[in-house]
Parts: sequence; C-alpha cells; structure tokens
Amino acid sequence: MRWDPIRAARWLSVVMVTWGAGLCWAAPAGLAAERPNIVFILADDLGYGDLGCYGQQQILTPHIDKFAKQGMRFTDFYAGCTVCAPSRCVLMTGKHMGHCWVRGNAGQGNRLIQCLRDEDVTVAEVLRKAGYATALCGKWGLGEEGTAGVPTRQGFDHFFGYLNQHHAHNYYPAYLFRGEERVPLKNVVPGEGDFGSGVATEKVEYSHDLIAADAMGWVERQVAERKDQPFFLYLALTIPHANNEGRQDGMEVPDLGAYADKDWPPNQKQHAAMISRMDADIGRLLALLEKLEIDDNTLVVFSSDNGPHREGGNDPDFNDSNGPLRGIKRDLTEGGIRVPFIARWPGKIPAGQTSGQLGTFADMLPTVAELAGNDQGLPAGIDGLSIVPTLLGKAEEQKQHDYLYWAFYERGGAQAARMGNWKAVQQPYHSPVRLYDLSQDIGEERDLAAEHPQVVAQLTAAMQAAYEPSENWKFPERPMGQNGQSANKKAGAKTKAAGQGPTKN
Ligand SMILES: [Ca+2]
Ligand SMILES: [Ca+2]
Repeated sequence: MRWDPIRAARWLSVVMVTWGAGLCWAAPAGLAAERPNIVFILADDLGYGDLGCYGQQQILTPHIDKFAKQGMRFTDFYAGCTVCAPSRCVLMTGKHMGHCWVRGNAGQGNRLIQCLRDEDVTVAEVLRKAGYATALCGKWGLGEEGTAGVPTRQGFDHFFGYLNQHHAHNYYPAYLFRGEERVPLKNVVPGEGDFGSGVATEKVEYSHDLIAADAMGWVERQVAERKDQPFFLYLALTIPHANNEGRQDGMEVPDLGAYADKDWPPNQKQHAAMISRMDADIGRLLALLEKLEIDDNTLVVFSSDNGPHREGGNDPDFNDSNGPLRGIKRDLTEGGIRVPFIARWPGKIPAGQTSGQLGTFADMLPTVAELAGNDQGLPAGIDGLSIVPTLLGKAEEQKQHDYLYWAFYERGGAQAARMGNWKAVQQPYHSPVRLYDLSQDIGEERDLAAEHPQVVAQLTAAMQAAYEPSENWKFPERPMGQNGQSANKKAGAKTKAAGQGPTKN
C-alpha cells in the first residue's frame, strides 16, 4: 500500500484518541460479527418472589418461567436503587448511587434534578453510536418535557410512553408521549394537572396494553425495514406498580383473569392479574421474535427496578412478594434491591442455568457495549462490569466487583454495601452499621456487626469511598425524629422491615 498522508493522519488521530481516553479495549473475537438485537424488559416494583421461577406459588407466570428455563437465571442480581428513578439512572448510565446524576425520586416541585443532562451517557447513546436502532416503550422517569433528559435526546430513535413517573402511576392517562409530542387517549382524567397523574373517570385505554403493542409493532418494523441493522428495545413496563393517586384502590387492571374467582382481597386479585398480564405480553413478544426468526440472534433480559410495594392497597405479604428476603421498596435490605434477572440468547447463553454471579444494573452499559462490538471506549467513571463472560458460560473469565453500593436519600437516608457474602446496611443513615452473612442468612435476621468489627470497618470504608457529595441529593445532617423513622415501620413485621430489629414470619 502506498503512503497516504491523509490516511496516516486519520490513523494517528484514532490511535491518539483511543490512547488518550485510556479505555482501549476490544470486543472478543467473533462478537462484533454477530451482534445480537437486545431487548431489555423492566417490570416496575416486581418483587424477587413474584415469579414462579423464583419460588412464587400463587401468581401465574408461565411464559417467564419457560423463558428462564431457556436461559440463565441470576440469584444475586441487584437493581440500581430501591425506588424507580435512581434505579433507572443506574441502569441507563452505569454509575451507582454514590455518584450517578439522578439519585432519587425528586419532589414535584423540583423535577429538574431528576432529568438527565446532555453529558450523561446512556445505554441507548452507546448502542446508537455502535449502529443500533433504539427504542424505549414505557416509562422513562429521567427527563421532563422540554429538557435534555427526554429519551429522544438521550439516544432513543423511538419513544412511546410516559416521561414523568407520577404520570406513569395512572394506567388510564389522558395522553402518552410519542417522541416529544403528547398523543391524546380516550381516557378522561379530571384535574390531572401538568403531569397527567390522577384517576380516570372514563377508563377506556389501558396504557400497558398500548405500550406492549407499540413495542411489538416497532420490532416488526425493524425487521421489515432494516434487516441488517441490530436493534435495542428498552421495554420499561409500568406494572405491577400502583396508581398511588387511587389510594387504597390503586391496583388498576382491566380484568382479573385467572384470579376472578379467588377468595382473595380485591387488591390482591388485581396485583396478581397485573403480573400475569405482563407475563402474557412477554410471551407474545417472545413468540413474535420466533415468528420473525430473530430469536436466535436476540438477547432478551428481564428484570425489575426495585422490590415489591405496599401502595395502592397492595399487601406484599399476601403472596410473599419478596420471597425469602427482608424488606420491600424503600428498604436497602435485600427485599428492596435484589431483583429477578433472567437472560436468554439461544445458542449463546447456556440454557437452564442458574448463576450466582454478583451483578447490578450498572453492569448493563458495559455488557451491551461489549455485545455491540463498541470500540468507542466506555463513558468515564462507570462502576459496572461487563457480564458477557458469565452470559457466555465462561464464568472463570468473569471480572468481579470489589463491592456493590446503594444509597437512598429519603426518609432518614440509608446506605448499604455488599462485599462477597457480607452485607452492610445502615438505615436510617444515622444508625449503627448492621452486618449480615448472606450465605447463611439471606433474610438478614442476625446482625453480626459486634462479632466482626473488621468486616464492618472494611464495608464502612467501602461505603465512604463510594459516596460522592451531591448538591441535589444529601443524607440528613442529623438523625430524623419519629416521623422520619416511622416510614420503615410501615413495612411491618411480616415483610421484615429494614429499619427495625430482626423479625420474620
Ligand atoms: Ca419501581
Ligand atoms: Ca446524553
């Protein structure tokens, strides 16, 4: 080849940029050539114990159970946080709760701190740069109308659903968003205010059904119109969350399905019907992938954004939604943050496997970047590790986290860390660190802090190292009074609340 000064300069600049970024890494041989489509399905407030494949006895989830048998089921995978927005921020940006941008559900008066900024690099931006078509169908919660945080300005070609998470409470909203436009629906919501939350008086169109249909339509169009371009679908379902504005009647679902004749409280029939409805739609989506003959080339992941809730009249104890874990949504004990996590990629991920790999939502960004053959380097400062080796059955090549970290800035504050089988929980923030050995005590009943002060010191140091101060998200400066701490008591004895002493039913 002849000397070409332009080509040489280009090559040199690529070398310099790669070297300068200090993030030079290459996709494993073979991956770039067969980049999978990626479908990430996220349930909202679905507990670790809510699926048959995770031990659920009453709520029927046959499609997800079958899907788990076809892929890998993780036992020790964690959401980004114990409530919606920050958990999704970790999922989208690969940074944990000590230094990601959106570290809480903002109050209605201060929504801008819950909006991603231009400089926040999302999974969708990474994948779009790597050549993927990208879509979000469902709930976003990381950017309000007119801000840089909306999905269409954060890497998604296509968006249909809710921007605001209070809006997403309402399953019969008067509008949803398509791209950046409001699309009117037939539901009537009196006094809905600026963000569409409330309770409909005319319930015509159930948003979950619209979202599921939109996602399937988008996938069909991708295959029909752009055969060679891989796609990324982030299907952020809104069930089985409550419509909190409905108070004790917040479990909105169009029909009770298999539970209509059960001798259960109405809210529990509705809660179960939501989960089975979600399961049926996931079954439809998986069948569509098969019909389109792309199931072998599509990685499908299913998870939940945090633990089960006690909202809208739902009782998380009724069907043991947290399984063997302690606590629920808003707790940093396992029940608030450990979630179902299932991955299927036929022919690549060994079928019928259970993995104890310690993972977190922050792992998604580097994982999908690797699968996409991304050679742009990863965004600076991310905490996640690619779990591609685990997924491909090469656990011996899997890098491990030194520790995992979570923080929660509401209700007296809280933080927690896991290092191997050790789990430290400090909730409320101004309370002694409690220490559990999860290998012996998955229900976090026996506090071993007094017996293992060195482990406590190690985990405390890890939590201090993980936490970076933020203008927007702060731990309380001093212990809160009764009001602050009473929030944890609400979870009650049976759900093994985080803030109180050991209790188990
Ligand atoms: Ca949630
Ligand atoms: Ca961005």
